[in-house]
Amino acid sequence: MDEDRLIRETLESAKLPPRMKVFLALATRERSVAQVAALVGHGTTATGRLLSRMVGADQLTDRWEGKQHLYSIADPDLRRWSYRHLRELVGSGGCTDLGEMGERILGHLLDYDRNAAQEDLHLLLLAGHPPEEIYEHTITPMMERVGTLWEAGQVSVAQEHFVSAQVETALSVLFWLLAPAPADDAPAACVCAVPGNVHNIGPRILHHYLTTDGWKVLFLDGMTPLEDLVRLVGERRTRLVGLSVATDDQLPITVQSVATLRAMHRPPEAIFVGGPLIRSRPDLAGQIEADAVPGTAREARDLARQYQTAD
Ligand code: B12
Repeated sequence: MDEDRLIRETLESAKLPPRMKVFLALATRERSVAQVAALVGHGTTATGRLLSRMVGADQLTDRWEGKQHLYSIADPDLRRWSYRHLRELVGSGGCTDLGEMGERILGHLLDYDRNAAQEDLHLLLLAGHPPEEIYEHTITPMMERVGTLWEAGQVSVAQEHFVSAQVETALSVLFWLLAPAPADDAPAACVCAVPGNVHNIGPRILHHYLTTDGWKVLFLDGMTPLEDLVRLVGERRTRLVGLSVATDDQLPITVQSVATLRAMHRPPEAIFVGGPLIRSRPDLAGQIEADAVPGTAREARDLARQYQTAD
């Protein structure tokens, strides 16, 4: 089953007005008239007219790429809504094995084929798998596999960087499409790779989990100097700080970061430390004076609940 077939079959069996079908057909990507027509099951001429009217009504935007006239949903909120609605309609119809799909996605990425990878990822999401399952059973094993292949000299540095960059992009799009907006009075958390750590995939996953669990999360990358992180934590009255550490040589800066946060005038309620180093060398955790050193983002999310409300 491919993405287009799944969408076409879903729209075929859904009793929806044509305009609504167009929104759902454009939920995952921009498309040409012919592509939309094929998905919604109407003729190209009628679909073309409808698309032009929707552009006129500011519901869609259009652009030319060579000879192709491409359409997309104008309003980001409407695009999010369409994506969520499409997922609900597909239900479990497109059920797919998460691990196998990870291998397939990795294969595409190692061939530098972003489109094919993107299609497969949408397929998983449209099949109704929650992001959590995809992160744990598709993305994490896939990244571990890249690491193993790289260590064995079977993938190049360029391939590893390409895979990582695409996965990071996918995670930020998934966050944008699926994470709820935090409540105004949501408790603040900050998730950050320790200074010098470029491994951002795990922290992005934690960012998504905590946001879905009701936190207002400030996500920073590992290029943030420690003093700026500390200033932000103070200004935003951050209750929880999650620091991610990947390599042995990042251990001293991790210890220093925790100590500096603890020495603040109003320190955060809790400091968690996690990441690849903690997963592979849990014995090092004792050197870091964190409140918790969870091995997974899911564990961190569950432990964080006790700090969500003021005593
Ligand atoms: C992808 C990758 C990279 C990418 C990162 C790109 C990016 N945008 O993120 C690139 C290619 C840039 C890279 C660079 C390097 N890497 Co690298 N990398 C990896 C790899 C293959 C996968 C990491 C990953 O994304 N995993 C998937 C995520 C989901 O898992 P995770 O990060 O562990 O996160 C989970 C949990 O740990 C937890 N978590 C994560 N963060 C946090 C934070 C908190 C607070 C909590 C509670 C939980 C939590 O939640 C996640 C989900 O449950 C690992 C191999 C591996 N097995 O981990 C090596 C690995 C981490 N890298 C390693 C090394 C050595 C390096 C380099 C030094 C290589 C080099 N010689 O240049 C550089 C270091 C750069 C730097 N300054 O940090 C080593 C570290 C070994 C060590 N103990 O020192 C590893 C383990 C590979 C290996 N076996 O040697 N790397």
